[in-house]
Amino acid sequence: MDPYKLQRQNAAIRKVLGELLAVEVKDPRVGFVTISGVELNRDQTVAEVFVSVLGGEQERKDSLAGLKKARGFLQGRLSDLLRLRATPDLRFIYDESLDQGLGVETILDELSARGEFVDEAERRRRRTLDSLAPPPDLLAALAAASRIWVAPHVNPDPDAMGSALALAEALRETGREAEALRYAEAPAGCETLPGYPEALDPEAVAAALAGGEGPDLVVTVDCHHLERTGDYAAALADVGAAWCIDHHLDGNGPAPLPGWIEPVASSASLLVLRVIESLAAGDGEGAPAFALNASMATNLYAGLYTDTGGFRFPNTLPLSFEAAARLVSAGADAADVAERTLHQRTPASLALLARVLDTFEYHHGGRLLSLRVTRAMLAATGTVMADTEQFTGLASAVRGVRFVVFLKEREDGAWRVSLRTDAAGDVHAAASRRGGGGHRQAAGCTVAGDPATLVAELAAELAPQLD
Ligand SMILES: [Mn+2]
Repeated sequence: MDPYKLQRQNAAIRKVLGELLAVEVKDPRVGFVTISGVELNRDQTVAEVFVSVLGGEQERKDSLAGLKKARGFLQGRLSDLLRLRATPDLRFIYDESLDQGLGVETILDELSARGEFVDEAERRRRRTLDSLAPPPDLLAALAAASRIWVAPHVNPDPDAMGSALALAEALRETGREAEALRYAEAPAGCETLPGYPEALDPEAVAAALAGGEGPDLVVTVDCHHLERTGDYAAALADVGAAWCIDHHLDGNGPAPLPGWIEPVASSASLLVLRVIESLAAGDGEGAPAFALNASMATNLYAGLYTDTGGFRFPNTLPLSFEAAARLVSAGADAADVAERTLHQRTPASLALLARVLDTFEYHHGGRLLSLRVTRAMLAATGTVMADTEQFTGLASAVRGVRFVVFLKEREDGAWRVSLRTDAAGDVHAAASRRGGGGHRQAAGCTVAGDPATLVAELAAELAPQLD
């Protein structure tokens, strides 16, 4: 089995076992158990399950006894749920490394006592761009491939599309055949990105695959599942290895592709910048392999600028400005990107905005604002869903508003819910509970049902955060 499949299988087993322990195993002794890792052997007959236990020596003994008792049940459920060919023999191993983790806690307590404790927000502020280092195995996968396709998520935004275009161009500079993929529609802000017209469209992708000219490596950017590549997903799953570069957290999805997921990055393009800088440095001996040029820099800056809402969102950190400085130095035209992305309006999108403004509803004394767009509004104004991208930002800028709930009607009648909050809020949990994902400040999910009821439920759920 190839190592990436094995890695995904390990992650899947870990996730399912965690859920089984939390939901199905009634033995209270296993309530203290956390699964820190799973390692399947090559023929998948044995799975070593590394566990840590909250509590002392007694809890540890009890928990391991509870796990031993539940072993047969867990093995059966696991092979049912994951449709495994063979049922792996589960071996529970106590993970000592987490005890050393407790040592870290003690050190943090001491630092805290001395007034040197650094909280999460401060740690984020202190992160430098150079502290974001691409994983060596991702760089190795790029180095080993000769034909690479870089795939943004379906309905790409400038971060996804710009990242794909820049990475493909940089990979070509290293002598590889590399192409960015685009979709049938050109979403706002993407069609004027440098190199966009040359990206492979669905017809070119189909022709390449039919002619045996597919890639030996796919890299997804701004997403970490092939499922997010829409109509390409099935074909891309067949071509070979797939890796990801992403900055989204997603607790509910299937195990992510191997690669680099770094939520401190305000855009995927910032991570792609670091990958390009590694590629450009060459082997570290002699002259650099190539230089970050103006078209790569413009594509990456478009992602950086739009994903921070024009350096407005709480994800705007010092490292975002470090990246901005490097990209503008390399030739990105900051003013032009701003004009062509966030601040551009079409008459049709303004007509749509007029209708959506009519749906604004204030809850909790104006601290939560809900809005909605229906398929009928899009049809009446000749717009597409991508034309609503700026509306969340508009709503969150209303004085007093801390939470935005934006419902977008999908073609199948379900609602895509975009949630947004300020630096103190958390909407990730509400989205995650509904099978979605995202970040603490911006998250989304898809739900069916009456829109007014959905808004009322979300408003009630977020209310405790308003006190
Ligand atoms: Mn992004």
